[in-house]
Amino acid sequence: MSLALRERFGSCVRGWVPTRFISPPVSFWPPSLCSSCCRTFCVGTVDWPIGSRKNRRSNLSTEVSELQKEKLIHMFGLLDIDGNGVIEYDDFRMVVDVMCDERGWSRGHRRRLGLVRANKRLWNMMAGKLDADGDGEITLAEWLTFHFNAFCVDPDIEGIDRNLSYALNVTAKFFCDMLDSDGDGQVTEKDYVLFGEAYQISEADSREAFHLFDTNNDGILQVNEVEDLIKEFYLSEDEQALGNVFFGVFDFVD
Ligand SMILES: [Ca+2]
Ligand SMILES: [Ca+2]
Ligand SMILES: [Ca+2]
Ligand SMILES: [Ca+2]
Repeated sequence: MSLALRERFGSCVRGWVPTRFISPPVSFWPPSLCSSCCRTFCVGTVDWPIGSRKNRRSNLSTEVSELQKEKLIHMFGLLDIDGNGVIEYDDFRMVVDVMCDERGWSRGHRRRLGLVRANKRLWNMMAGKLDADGDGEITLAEWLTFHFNAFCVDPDIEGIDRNLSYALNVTAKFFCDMLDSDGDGQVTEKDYVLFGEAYQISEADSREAFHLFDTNNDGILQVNEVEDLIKEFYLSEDEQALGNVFFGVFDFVD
């Protein structure tokens, strides 16, 4: 990438860059990836985990599906709430603040303090597992490398990668703590819409998704149903899986 192009597209503002500007070329790069993600690759520090790899303990070749790649990139953009191209502690803190303020919870409110603790737990997990160079920020490369390595463990032989399993449990617990406003183990449509707003997901999309998730139509999701949807988002290779749209609708590559 030329310096002029880097100056133009590498400043990590929210915006879109054509695939041809990305260097080095990445075979599956979605055409809609934002320039903040582009920067990660333009600085030339990426050990890019492309395509299939041999399973670490068997000769089976496992591959990360296009759908999983798209979901991981979508999730990275969603979690990087301030759009500076990296996930950091403050990204989660800002969402916690927005949701607590919306609910009218003061700084000392019991539920708010609980969410702050859950946020710290989540960040400690992420710093330990995903922030490979320990600089306090998770780049897209670190994010993808962690997940790609985890997905290359064959679950039929070894079960879900232990690091991923731990990360998923902590992440799902954090999101459930944020969603279940009164801690009664149930998530309402209002909870889910507020959660969506904090992550810039439209109210219409959130309501539509909630009605899909609420299969028995009682206006409530149990926390264990929510955890299953979150795990399905991360793990499922089925394009029809409901969990795929738990964090908003995005374009799949056919
Ligand atoms: Ca960020
Ligand atoms: Ca890092
Ligand atoms: Ca509740
Ligand atoms: Ca229900």
